[in-house]
Amino acid sequence: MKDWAFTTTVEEMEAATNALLETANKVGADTWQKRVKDQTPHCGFGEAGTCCRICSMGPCRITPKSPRGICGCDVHGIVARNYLIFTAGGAATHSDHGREIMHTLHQTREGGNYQVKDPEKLIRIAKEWGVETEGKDIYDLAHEIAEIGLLEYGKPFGTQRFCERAPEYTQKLWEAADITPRAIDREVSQSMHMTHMGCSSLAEALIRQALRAGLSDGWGGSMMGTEFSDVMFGTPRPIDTEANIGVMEKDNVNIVVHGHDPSLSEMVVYFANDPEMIAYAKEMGAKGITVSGVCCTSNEVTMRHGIPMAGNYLNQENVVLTGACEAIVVDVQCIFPALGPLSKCFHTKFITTSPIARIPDSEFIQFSAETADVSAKAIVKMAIENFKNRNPELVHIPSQKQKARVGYSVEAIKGVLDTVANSQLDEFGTTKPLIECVHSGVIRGAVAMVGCNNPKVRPDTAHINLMKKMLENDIIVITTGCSAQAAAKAGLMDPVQAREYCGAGLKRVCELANIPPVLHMGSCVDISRMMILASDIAKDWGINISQVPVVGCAPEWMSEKAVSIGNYVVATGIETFLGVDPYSKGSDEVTRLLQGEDGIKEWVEAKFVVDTDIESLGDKMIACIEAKREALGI
Ligand code: MSK
Repeated sequence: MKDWAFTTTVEEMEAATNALLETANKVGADTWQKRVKDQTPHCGFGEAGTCCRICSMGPCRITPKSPRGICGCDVHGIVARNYLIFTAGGAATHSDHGREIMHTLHQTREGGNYQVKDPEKLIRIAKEWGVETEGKDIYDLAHEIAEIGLLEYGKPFGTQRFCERAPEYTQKLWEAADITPRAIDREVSQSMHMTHMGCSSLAEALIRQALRAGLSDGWGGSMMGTEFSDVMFGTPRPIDTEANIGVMEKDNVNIVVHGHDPSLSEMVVYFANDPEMIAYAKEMGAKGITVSGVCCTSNEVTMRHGIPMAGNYLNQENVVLTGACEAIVVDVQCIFPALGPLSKCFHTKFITTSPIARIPDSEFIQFSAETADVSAKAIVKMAIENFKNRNPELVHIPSQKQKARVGYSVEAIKGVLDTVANSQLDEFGTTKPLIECVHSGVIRGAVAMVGCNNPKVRPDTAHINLMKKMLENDIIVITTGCSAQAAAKAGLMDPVQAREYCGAGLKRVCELANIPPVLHMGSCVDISRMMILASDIAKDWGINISQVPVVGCAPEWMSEKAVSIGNYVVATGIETFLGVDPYSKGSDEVTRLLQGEDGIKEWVEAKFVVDTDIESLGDKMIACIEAKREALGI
């Protein structure tokens, strides 16, 4: 595989991490690298999904000698129940993020902490939902839409409103499979009811509900989280930024935002740019204030403000290990409890802000929409005042950083790709230029690359190597979450240089549209953007989503949210490739349902492909895209 001088390799990133681990040793800090060793080997029953502990008669573990639990449940029921519980956790989490966003939308007011920054998008959605918009004050409309959106969580009848965005063909598949999501909370509750002792043990029924719960996330809670974050904070447009640990600045007060909900980090960014705060930082001996991010809060603020990305999931300890982090401010999800004790080895303030993510050894400053300005200002001030407490002997910031162009919402992608055909930016273009590129073979297809890091995979290698492989084969990559940050850290979002990795066709498209070949579409909830894009392509092309030469891939996934995502991506008709097994291998029946030709594929025209050999996973993705092209006769 080609390697270009401008990129940062995984080996170089590991060398930077190793230097930080030396600091960890010096101060006696615990790190995930050590804890992985302590936890290895993992429990074989847990890995296969064959341990049941949903009642207190057990735990029951399935072996050839004891093929059933005490209640008589077989291995297929146990594995499928565990899979559904895994999915429900993820669907609940993403959707609750969306619910928080809807509550914040309800608090918007002219001149307030939160305002409507994209009124056109709000009006577009209101019309889509059949709400009268004529002559209405934009904030009255925002509050009305917030209430309607919140009812999507618990309405007694009907299905998710956003499902109507999917092609009619897809909606019919969902109806026929009985997986159209109803109220979001109902799908999560029903999942927990089905998996309760003495309810479902039929694998097929449990997997069907997993798809429906996943769809309530992707076409419900997550989609609301994305769409209404855009309404409040602005719909992302291409913007230049930087990525990797070197974005932290030695002479500045460093504030790192981490988690998922942009509501607080938007305010932190605002106050870090306040001239009064910058002057205060200078008074305290710093040259300025740098806000950078980790995980999806980082993706949210980079997409809208170009805030640099310090790293992804398995880098969260690294930012503290630099000895130059004055405050790590977290909201919800993907936050290591380890940050508590780790921050105590340094001067770093570990600030938790959500009642949903309470963590020992943190300072808790409760965030609420009404007092967000006061809280954010207090946090920025606290970080500034902490600058003087640094131990200069422990300060080491690896110099790695890369240029990245981010901000590719669906609206932005359509806009920039239209420039290829129409030579001028049309923000509300269609997907037709993209379809023409794929149809003619200039681009062979697309991969939606998403998900986390997982110590089971050498961190970032799968993301980066698979992306390079796709680009060489003229397959464009759209990406979100920690996968997007892996690409940005390596340099694959450099708007000019990354084109060197592409085959001739993709390179030409990137030059004409002035885009990097790996497009940053946002955070985990923003995978809903990918669903909208896939739907629009299918509609504009006049084919089904499952026929479009596009695949999904989560090569290093780790969280319950990722399982929920996998379910809704597959249920939308997109074949999904995983580099880590979802604890399902203990049942051949569940494996057949998820990965076979006669399981979920018969319901939704797509399935999972699991392969822990990343090279082979990539080959299978390319083969799948080429097979779809062949079936279309292109
Ligand atoms: S942050 S869910 S580690 S992508 Fe969204 Fe990253 Fe996975 Fe969390």
